[in-house]
Amino acid sequence: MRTIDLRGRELSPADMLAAVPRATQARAEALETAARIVEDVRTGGEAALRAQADKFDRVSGHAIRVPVTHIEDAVAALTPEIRTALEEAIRRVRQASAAQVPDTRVTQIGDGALITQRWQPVNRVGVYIPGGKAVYPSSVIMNVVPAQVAGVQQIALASPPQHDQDGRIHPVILAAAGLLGVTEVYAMGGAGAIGAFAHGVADLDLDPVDVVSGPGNNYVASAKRAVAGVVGTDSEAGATEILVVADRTADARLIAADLVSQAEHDEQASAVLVTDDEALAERVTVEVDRIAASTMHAERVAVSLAGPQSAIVLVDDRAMATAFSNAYAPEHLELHLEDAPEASSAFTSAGAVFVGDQTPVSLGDYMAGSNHVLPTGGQARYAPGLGAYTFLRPQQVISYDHAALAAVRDGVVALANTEVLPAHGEAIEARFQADEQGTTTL
Ligand code: HSO
Ligand code: ZN
Repeated sequence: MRTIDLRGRELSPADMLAAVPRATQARAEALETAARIVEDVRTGGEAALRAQADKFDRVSGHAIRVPVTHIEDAVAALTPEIRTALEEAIRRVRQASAAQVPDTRVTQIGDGALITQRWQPVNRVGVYIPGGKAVYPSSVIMNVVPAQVAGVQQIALASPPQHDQDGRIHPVILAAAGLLGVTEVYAMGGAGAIGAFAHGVADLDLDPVDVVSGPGNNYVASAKRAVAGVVGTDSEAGATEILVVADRTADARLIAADLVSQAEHDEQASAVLVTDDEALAERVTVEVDRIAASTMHAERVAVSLAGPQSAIVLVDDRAMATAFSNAYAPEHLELHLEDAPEASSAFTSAGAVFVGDQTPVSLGDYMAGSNHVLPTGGQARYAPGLGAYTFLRPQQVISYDHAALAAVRDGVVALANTEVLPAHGEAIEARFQADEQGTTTL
């Protein structure tokens, strides 16, 4: 990993970002291809999905709608160890996701004038789970549980048919769906699956969904853009990022292990350490080299850590470390600081904040109870991670009685007239004609 010394420099947030640029993805070609694949599914239905499975997954003649018995078989085939771990992860994510459902709130604006703020779940969700290089049953949990907690009635799941498994989807993905009670599962992958969820597939009795969520490659992300305006989507998850802010009390070995853990995902993953302690920076460099050399995915890790997106950044002090982190807005932020719990509130832009050296990102990836689908690429400046709220729509319910309407009658009519929309004012006045004519009904 390279070391960048920013000490003694006055830097704007943009300067800080330029020091450690993120890897970029080629979007234009993927957008065009994904849009065409989505359109093929919209017009061609099942036949188009089969042609795509043949071409991209080298699978034909498979059951696209997965029989429920296959789901049950997958659950039965789980080892007790994996089953227990999945169940515990589900329990924890369910518990923490419940806090993401806001209470209904009624505001009394005046006598007889009420505004109720309530949160409505969408009716139907399509969850996409990739099945290529990365197979993540944990992502099934991270998508399905918040939708269930939000109160979504129908949850369908799709994952690519596997060439080496007779066109079935990955068994542990299927088992995770089974443990969650998801019974509507489709063996379909990539941009075509997103198109199928967005537009529905009549031949398969697959109804269009309201929201599509779930991770995926560049084509899946592009397909989500292609269906914007037709369905809601969760935010685009890019390559994983970890930023560690550490002081002289930190343990270099633990920091190095955590940097390598996220670099293991992807050549494009970003691993960044920000510290004001030069001796720690040196120790982390040594530890990273040691761990990276012997890890299973050493090649991928080496590319990620050698890339311009990964670095050890030396800063003057805590204030500069905080400014750097907030400008960078990492997907995952780890605080290895003597006063980590108190310091955490200053770190305002991060997908999720992991406090103290006993709270590694990989805990959050599986078991903490928090969600691992988080904003990448600096989107944490404005976007949240996946949560129950991804599947909820805030809705205002307005209720005025006659006296409350009378209190604002003149104001509404005045505003309607300035906007030269007299029928708006007349709709208000219609409520008072009966009063003025001395009758009790309108
Ligand atoms: N760290 C990844 C999520 C993940 N890790 C899944 C392991 N499995 C993105 O937050
Ligand atoms: Zn991970």
